[in-house]
Amino acid sequence: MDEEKGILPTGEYYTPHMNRYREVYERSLREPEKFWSEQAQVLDWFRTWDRVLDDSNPPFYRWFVNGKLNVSYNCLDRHLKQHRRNKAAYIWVAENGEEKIVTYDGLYRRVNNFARALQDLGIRRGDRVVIYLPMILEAPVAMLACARIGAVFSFVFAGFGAQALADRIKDSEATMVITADGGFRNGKIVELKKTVDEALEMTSTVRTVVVVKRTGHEVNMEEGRDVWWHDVVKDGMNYVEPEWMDANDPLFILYTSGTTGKPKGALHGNGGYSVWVANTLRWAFDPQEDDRWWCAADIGWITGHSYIVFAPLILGLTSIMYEGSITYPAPDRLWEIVERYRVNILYTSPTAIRTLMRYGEKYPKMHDLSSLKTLGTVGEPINPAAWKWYYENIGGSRCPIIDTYWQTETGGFMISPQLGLGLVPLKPGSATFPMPGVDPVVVDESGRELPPEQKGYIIYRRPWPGMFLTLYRDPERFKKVYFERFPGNYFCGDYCVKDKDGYYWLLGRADEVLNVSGHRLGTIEVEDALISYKEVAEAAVFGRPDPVKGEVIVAFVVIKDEFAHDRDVVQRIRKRIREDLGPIYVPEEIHVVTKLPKTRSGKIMRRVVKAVALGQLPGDISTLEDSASVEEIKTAIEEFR
Ligand code: 6R9
Repeated sequence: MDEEKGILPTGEYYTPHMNRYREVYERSLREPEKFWSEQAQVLDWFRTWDRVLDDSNPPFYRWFVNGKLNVSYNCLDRHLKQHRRNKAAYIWVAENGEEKIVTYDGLYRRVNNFARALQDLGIRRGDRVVIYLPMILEAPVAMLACARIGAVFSFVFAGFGAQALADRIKDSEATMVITADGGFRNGKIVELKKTVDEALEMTSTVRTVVVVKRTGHEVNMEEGRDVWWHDVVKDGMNYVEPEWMDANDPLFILYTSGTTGKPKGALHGNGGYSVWVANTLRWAFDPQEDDRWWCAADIGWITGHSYIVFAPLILGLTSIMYEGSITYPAPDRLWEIVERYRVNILYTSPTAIRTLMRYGEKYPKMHDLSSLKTLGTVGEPINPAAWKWYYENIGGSRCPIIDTYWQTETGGFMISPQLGLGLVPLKPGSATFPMPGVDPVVVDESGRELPPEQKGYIIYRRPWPGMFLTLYRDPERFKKVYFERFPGNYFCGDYCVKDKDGYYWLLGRADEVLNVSGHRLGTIEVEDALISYKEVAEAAVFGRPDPVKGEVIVAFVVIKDEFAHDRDVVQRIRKRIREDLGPIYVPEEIHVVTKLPKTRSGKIMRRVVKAVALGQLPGDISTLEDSASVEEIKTAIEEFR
């Protein structure tokens, strides 16, 4: 490895120089209309657009204006005519090793049959459908069936609890929930139907619940509301005409954490989004027709939406889809699957790599990983040590690592090495360079561009096709959160440094959003849940850096006097959070204190709590009301350690 120049994997497969990338990138900015007209050919359109970009009403940019298409048609129908009818779309593997292979034709049939069922149950174009499913084939089937009839789906990660699910159902005013009796994780059943029942007690819009039989354990089925998937889906082949969707009609809502209040519903459209995800996958990973692509994320997050479902299917690829934990039954789970299915491209998170790294090289060494030719990461910055371990032990020092930086809102990759456009020398920990059409700049507080090597905020100077359309039913918040801080630019909330060679280094969130195991969570959601409990008077939540998970959640709570002597209170709080928000939200540490640092106007100073708890300087505390609270935090932490 040449540390100075970065790492250049060798072998004829790669074009190890930057010229081609530079040329394409520069052209994308020089003649965007022409460039994106060409890239949009990755899809089949029912009607061509009148204009590539309408930017007359910023920040509501509209791509491929008046273009008509159907995403499920692009993922399925057209492949049947292109010699992919018998090709595997998914090789699905369950935690217990059970396997199912579904071809493009098989997926087409399943999607049509389920689209017919949706119609029979009264779902129409524009209706919202919440999908709360584990990693089973019915998940992509449900998403594509909604896309086929023009229903807007909102997938809720199956690890979320009842309150989180209810909030999303309420905000989207969904009339249907698609779920399963349960899912499997670490050999145990995850109760999904039960959680849906609890969530529906808090909401009023849902008329129908479709339930997939996955675990087969006993669940409550409510007469007149709940139906089994296998009862409503008719056998045979029930063709459903794909709706002609406008490029800017909504495809899905995906809720994501912000800094204030309830999660934000990022709304993605049919046209620009699809053009973006398909092209970014091609550019970054250069998948070949016979490759086996494995995006080891969960479909419930944007990574799964874009790179397990839409992009690979639009490109007609074969994906591995895995239901279960990466360490169950043993820490060689991923490597065993790579060997068994001779996976060519593996895309996972730094947290997964760090977790598996802890078990040592012994586990990857048990397997033949020679089928791999490219590796990828997503979700959080990757530290050089994890990068090297992945590169050497998994990639055999032969596979480039494609570190893809992006967000729910961006739809697809924004900054990433691009194998398809000529791989640049890699630097462990840097996502390298922007995708075509992406125009980033690193700025200071006042929006001035910073010189190289200085840390600032990364913002984007122009729209790109995969950009979300708006926040669902909240265009004001959309403008305020993303476009007010640096007027005319998209502000994504991350810190960044651009080095002297022009490489971008993403340095994590510049706001109070948490990144736990590559999952984006809001401190505010945890605080809101805590103070909704009768025992809790006040709460401050923040992230503590963690060598494996990136960050873990730490909470400081003030317990009401009447519960002060209740010894089980913290245990109860933990349990409630697990049920309401989901296991990933459960704080690693909950500290009980008698007061929290506040400003004189009564605002809890989370920043101060965090700094003191992490043993850092608390910064400006001149507005602090009572300094004894700071001492109490110090003591609580010392006792804990
Ligand atoms: C795709 C996804 C987005 C936030 C983002 C940033 C962090 C994602 C990263 C990365 C450094 C990478 N992030 N990928 N940071 N390097 N390669 O994760 O979407 O859940 O919306 O999270 O994740 O902080 O702002 P999302």
